[in-house]
Amino acid sequence: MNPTHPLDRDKLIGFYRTMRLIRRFEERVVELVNRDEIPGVTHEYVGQEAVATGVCHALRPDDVITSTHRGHGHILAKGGDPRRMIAELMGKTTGYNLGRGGSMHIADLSLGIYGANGIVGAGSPIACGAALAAKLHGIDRVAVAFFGDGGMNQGVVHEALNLAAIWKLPVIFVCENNGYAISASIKEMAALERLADRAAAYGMPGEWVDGMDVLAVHAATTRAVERVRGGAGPMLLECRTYRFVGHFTAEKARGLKYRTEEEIAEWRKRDPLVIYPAWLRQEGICDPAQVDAEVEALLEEAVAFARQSPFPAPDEALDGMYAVPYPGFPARGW
Ligand SMILES: Cc1ncc(C[n+]2csc(CCOP(=O)(O)OP(=O)(O)O)c2C)c(N)n1
Repeated sequence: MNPTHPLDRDKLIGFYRTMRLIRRFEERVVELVNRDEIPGVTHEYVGQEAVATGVCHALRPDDVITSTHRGHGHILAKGGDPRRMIAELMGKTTGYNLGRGGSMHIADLSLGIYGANGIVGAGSPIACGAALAAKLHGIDRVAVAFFGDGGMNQGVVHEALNLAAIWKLPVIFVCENNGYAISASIKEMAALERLADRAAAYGMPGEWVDGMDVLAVHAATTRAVERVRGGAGPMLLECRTYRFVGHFTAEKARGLKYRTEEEIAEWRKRDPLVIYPAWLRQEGICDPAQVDAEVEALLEEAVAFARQSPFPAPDEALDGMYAVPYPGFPARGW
């Protein structure tokens, strides 16, 4: 163990375990999509693992996150169960949403996961609501809203930033700037080099951090959490990152061309799943291969669990549409 590092060994190994779990989860999901065991498309969180990991490991279990269409990484980093996630993606009854929601709607309120979200930017006002509830109840809980660089240009995110600032809500807005919204480069969508600079316009601090460096993201989030939990109001954290793969699993088939192989290769050199385990080994903190084996076993079990789980029966199709039965509508409650 590096005696000069401020974080303890378990924490440092935990970062790797989470990042490796996210990467391998996404790779397994793509295999399952290609085998038609998962219907539809998924948006992989490959390349961005250091962001979800660094942020969520700086939170308390009762802190809240709101996620996006690219949400698997956030959910796993906040403690989501890979078995129930894969089951959900496969449409099985043991899934987080009883198999009705799929990839973009996974939620687990008991873990503070207030939902992935298929609507770009829609998590930000939900995070404001969670933060307002905490504030009104006198609970020192923090809410984190994840969104992308595309989300940063959504009106609803600006409204949420403004509301959080004027009401001094305990929200950390985490913009994961991976450079693209589908095929639109952020260079063509924003005149600013650093999106964090927008924070000043709302009267809150903004910070830019290298989103490929889990230690840097964790340190920046730890500082942000301290400030926000202390009642100083919200802040905006921009994590500069990159997705190594397409916008979603169907991108290859559509033949979209909007970035060069050279650009991808340049970012691949900064892959947190290569650099961080190499550092762990070099510092004598752990043998990453042991963590890799644990993660493989966990995912093996998750896939087997999901495969063995049943599909919902056709006559249950309307179940769970409402929290309570709706008079006159042939659906049972949740
Ligand atoms: C309100 C809304 N507009 C458009 C879309 C279609 N859409 C899905 S993902 C996406 C791009 C989002 O880009 P970004 O926020 O940067 O996230 P990233 O995909 O890079 O993680 C768009 C436009 C949507 N789902 N919701």
